[in-house]
Amino acid sequence: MNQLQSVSDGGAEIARPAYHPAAHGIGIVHLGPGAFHRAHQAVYTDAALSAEGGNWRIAGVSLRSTGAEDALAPQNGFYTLLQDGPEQIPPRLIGAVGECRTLSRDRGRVMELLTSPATRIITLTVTEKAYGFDRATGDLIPGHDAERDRSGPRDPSSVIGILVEALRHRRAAGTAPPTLLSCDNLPDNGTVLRAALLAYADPALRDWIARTVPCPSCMVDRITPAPTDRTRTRVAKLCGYEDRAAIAAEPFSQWVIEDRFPTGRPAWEAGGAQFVTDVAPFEAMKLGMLNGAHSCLAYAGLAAGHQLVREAVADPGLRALAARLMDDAARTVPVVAGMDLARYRDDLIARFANPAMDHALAQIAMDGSQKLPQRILDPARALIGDGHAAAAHAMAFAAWIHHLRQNAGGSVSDPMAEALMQVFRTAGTGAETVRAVLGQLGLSRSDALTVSGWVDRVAMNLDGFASGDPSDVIGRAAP
Ligand code: CS2
Repeated sequence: MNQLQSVSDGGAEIARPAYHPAAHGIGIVHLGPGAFHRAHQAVYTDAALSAEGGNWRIAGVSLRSTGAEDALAPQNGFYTLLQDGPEQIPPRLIGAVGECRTLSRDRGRVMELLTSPATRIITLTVTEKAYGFDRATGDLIPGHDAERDRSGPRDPSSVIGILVEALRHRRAAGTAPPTLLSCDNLPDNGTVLRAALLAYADPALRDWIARTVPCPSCMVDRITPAPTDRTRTRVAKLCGYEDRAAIAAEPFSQWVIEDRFPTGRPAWEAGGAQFVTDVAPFEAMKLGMLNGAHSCLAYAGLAAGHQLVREAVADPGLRALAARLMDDAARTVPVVAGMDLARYRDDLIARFANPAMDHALAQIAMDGSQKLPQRILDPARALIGDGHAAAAHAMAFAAWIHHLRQNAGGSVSDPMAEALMQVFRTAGTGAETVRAVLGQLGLSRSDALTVSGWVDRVAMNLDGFASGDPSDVIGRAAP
């Protein structure tokens, strides 16, 4: 492997691919080859290639950001994964990525990859906001890139736009459609992807997509902080080479996939993936417990002056709040044989506390408007429906609104930032503000959450954050 530039002769033991990467063709196109993909799906694919081979290497495609291509292309797709936890795990060189492209630089090659008969699966980690689909209206969001692509004559630049374009070409060429696998943190991610494609496509294509394109759902999990210079320095020191695409993640990893791959698939189970008929309980568990607690720790933790997840979870008040939120969320998770939610919660607290992970709260705090509906509001609604107070969820939601207000000066990274700031400029009392924010998130005036006393609870916490000691306020929702 001389693709990574050697800087010294030294270095630790490195786990290398047990297959000859160049002997395997591209079979998967992945949209969004960022850190999470490199710590997750690519690692499972690497294990599958080692176990069973096949033409299943991955072509990574970014839409606009050139960072992944600039880091991976000079290394022929190879990169190093560090797994940071209590046990020493050797660095692992991943060979599953065959090439990496950027749509804005190389539309021709990207469309070739998406339409090639050799491409049998297209996977996606494009973040929640990239789908541009509104479940409430069942249509694309007005003004979103996807909606503009649909109505405009130009070459599409949105995720949904290029996928539909590729499907149109495949249909015209008589090429079988690939399986499309969303790996984003959305409930029913396959259903959302499919609904967005159908909303975009013209009637003739819509019918063909509805009949022929499989969109299984899956639940993905691995805590992967954004890589920093320190990640690269550590790899240089440990491995003796310079790796611009190196990443560090926790050792834990989970992938639960609905087994619907008529076009074939790699033996991802070789990397530990679970294939099931119904992913929904796993999604509810992970989104409500892990991601819900993450967002709660992010906003309440930043309010209390912390920077990292491990610092926030070491704070007793915040840890109690996160545990309460997870216990409450667990009540809303459908029961599945073999699932132990109390143990899952304890494991999550330990994962959040991993001393080797510098996971910035600010990273999790981004795009709250896209995350909180499934992480906080859906579980809160289910709890209220069952007569519970959903107090920890009310605290998390208040902490988010507080975070937005605190950063109203412009440092909020959220596609709805502008609309939300407008709410703060015009809404009156605390409860009115909360209702107006819920309205922005698409909740109707008759939604069980909007009409319940939960709104007053959120408003009371919000007042507390604005005028009191955050730690005291946080203490109110803990048991
Ligand atoms: C996090 C997730 O940034 C976030 O919003 O909650 O990226 C989380 O780390 C992953 O879902 C873990 O699997």
